[in-house]
Amino acid sequence: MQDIAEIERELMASVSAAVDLDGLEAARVAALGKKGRLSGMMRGLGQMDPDQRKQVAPALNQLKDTLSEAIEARRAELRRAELEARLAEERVDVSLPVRPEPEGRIHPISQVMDEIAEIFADMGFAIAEGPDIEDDFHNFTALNIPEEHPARQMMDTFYLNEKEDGSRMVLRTHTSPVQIRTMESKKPPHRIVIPGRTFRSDSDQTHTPMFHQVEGLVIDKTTHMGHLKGTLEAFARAFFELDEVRMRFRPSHFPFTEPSAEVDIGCAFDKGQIRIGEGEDWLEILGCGMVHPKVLKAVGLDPDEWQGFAWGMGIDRIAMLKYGIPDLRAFFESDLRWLHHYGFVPLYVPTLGGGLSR
Ligand code: 2NL
Repeated sequence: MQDIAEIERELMASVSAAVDLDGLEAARVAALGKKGRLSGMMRGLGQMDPDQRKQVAPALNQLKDTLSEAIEARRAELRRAELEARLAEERVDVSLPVRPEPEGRIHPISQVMDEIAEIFADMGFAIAEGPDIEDDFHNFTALNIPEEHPARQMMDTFYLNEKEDGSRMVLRTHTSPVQIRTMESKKPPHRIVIPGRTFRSDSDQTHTPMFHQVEGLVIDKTTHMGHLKGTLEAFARAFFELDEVRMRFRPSHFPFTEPSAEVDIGCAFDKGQIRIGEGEDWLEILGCGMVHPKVLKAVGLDPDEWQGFAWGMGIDRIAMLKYGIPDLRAFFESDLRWLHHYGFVPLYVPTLGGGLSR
């Protein structure tokens, strides 16, 4: 039998000679594997006489331990070397140009809706949503819009086909039915804003049959017109990103509010351009008022206990105003070049802290 010390030298040499992990594994299998050199010698112990075996067995076990340790040590060394090589190879070149901007864009209307939601959420409002298809009660009756009111005539409202009971569903003409549903299903106080799609059978330079609205509602015990003014003024400053915005409340009429007002903001009309926050001109941006007692009664609230204000505003127009978009109809043409020009990069989300628009 070959000298154990010599075998040890040979096997140890094959371990140190391995230049990568695969080579080391091959050396390990050749020495310690089932059909390896050492295993063969271990099997040979069976044929030895007891005295010889007593001598050789501990030496083989010792060799096995020595080899295993050497293999482990070499493996750690090779791993470290491999990692270092990878780190060197994958080093980031910080002087390379940054990743290109994403191609997609957020539509200006989505952007403005997000901005509005952010502003009112910051004031403590919840965002509410509801169905586009409504019944007559939630779209009209509960809002104190009687049967003979012109807003109900075919010319304004899109009706669905008659049902068996003769009733007809409508495409909501405003987002107010969401407020009605909220007041029906939840206990006051309420503080909600409702952005969404609305529909009226109207189409020209300044009207599209589908358009976007945001309405708001506050119901509490002592809510008054002063709160309404303060809320809308704070909104206008935040939305137009100005320290001061001139505002004017003009008496008006809506069936669902009493008293009612229309709100203008100060602006300058200058060579076909509108500039907010300067000049002596006025631009109407929304309608509002104190919720009509009949509306409160229609949702089961006692007008002697609860009161509050509501407002409604067209989103499409204030989006055009804020971002200088000249043509309303381009909004809904899905022209990618238009969207790339007027749209917003998805990663820049509007926040009051980080800025609404960038
Ligand atoms: C406008 C005017 C307005 C409301 C909407 C409202 C909703 C409920 C009760 C009372 Cl549930 N009012 N909404 C109030 C005043 C005006 O919209 O010119 N919108 C574009």
